[in-house]
Amino acid sequence: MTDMDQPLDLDHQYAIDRDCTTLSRHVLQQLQSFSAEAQDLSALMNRIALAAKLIARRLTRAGLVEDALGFTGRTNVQGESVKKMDVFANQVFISVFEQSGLVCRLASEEMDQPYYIPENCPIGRYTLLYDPIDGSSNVDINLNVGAIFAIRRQEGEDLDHTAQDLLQDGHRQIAAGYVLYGPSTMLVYSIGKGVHAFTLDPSLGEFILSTENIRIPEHGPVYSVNEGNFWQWEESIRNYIRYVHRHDGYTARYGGALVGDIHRILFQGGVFLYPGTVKKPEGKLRLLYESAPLAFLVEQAGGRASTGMQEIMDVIPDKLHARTPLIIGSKEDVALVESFIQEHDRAQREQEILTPKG
Ligand code: AHM
Ligand code: MG
Repeated sequence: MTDMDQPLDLDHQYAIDRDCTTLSRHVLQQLQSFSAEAQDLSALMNRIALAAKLIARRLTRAGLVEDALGFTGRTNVQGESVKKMDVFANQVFISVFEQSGLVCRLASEEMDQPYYIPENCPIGRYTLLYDPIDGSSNVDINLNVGAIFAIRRQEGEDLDHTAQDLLQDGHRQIAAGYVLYGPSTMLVYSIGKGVHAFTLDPSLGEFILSTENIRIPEHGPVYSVNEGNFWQWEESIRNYIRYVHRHDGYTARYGGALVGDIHRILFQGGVFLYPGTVKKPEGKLRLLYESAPLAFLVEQAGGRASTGMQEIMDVIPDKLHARTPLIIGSKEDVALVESFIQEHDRAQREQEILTPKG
């Protein structure tokens, strides 16, 4: 009997099986098919993973290389100052999809209009929507940031490049996820069959499955919100915050990068909120690149996402860069925030009926 005939011990076998569950293989396993669409989705996820690796590599060495940190001096379509890392990461996503035959259009938080890759369009029937760097204020101080993405099927030819078909609800997403650049780089995704987390093994250069079928707890202790906005909010949100201050069992966590905060809540439960303010009722977060992809993901894990009055997945944007208030996380905690908002809304409407006009 040679060494080759000896069965491996269980520990070795486990390590090999684990290291073989790469992202592209996992997508095919999930779909239980080698159909053209399954191959496309697997290839799409693989390209997103490549973008994540390229961005992670730059972030890891950002303090050492020239022109990685700081602002470009420009503002984006949202009127926000653009960071050099935003530009780099945005371009990386474009580059990995060029000549891929997969994606005809990319729409990003950082670009006024979608970016078209004409050579892909005859066969690339998908659109990638993404926020290349989520939480960019964290970049210069070496704290965690992320990326958020969603994939939609292109509907129609879009010959005039108006991308009207993207102005539809979140149910049109066929996949969504995020990348978390933290102590390790993680990619969490869903193609509508549960939520799965992968960790980048730098020695292999591969994302390896680390947690399958994540289920968000029905309730968790964390509430995650920028309380610096307290006096800009409606009274309903202030009342919710007063409630959690006065009751045992709540704790605040806010990292300045949505992806990091959501990641904690996905595993441990709780709620993240970025409500509107009196002056800006639509809030800060973008529906197509942030709120809808994360809503898809969190719902797949058994949680919920709401504007306070409507499910995020049902919201139809009126423009590409539309914003919505976002309340997302464990079912019970989202419902608690909603109850304050809806109660306030009802009281206001009653007041309007009782107050005679004129
Ligand atoms: P960004 O994609 O431009 O970085 O904006 C999104 C980020 C979220 O990650 C984070 O939760 C929020 O903006 C932080 O904003 P604020 O500083 O107002 O709390
Ligand atoms: Mg951003």
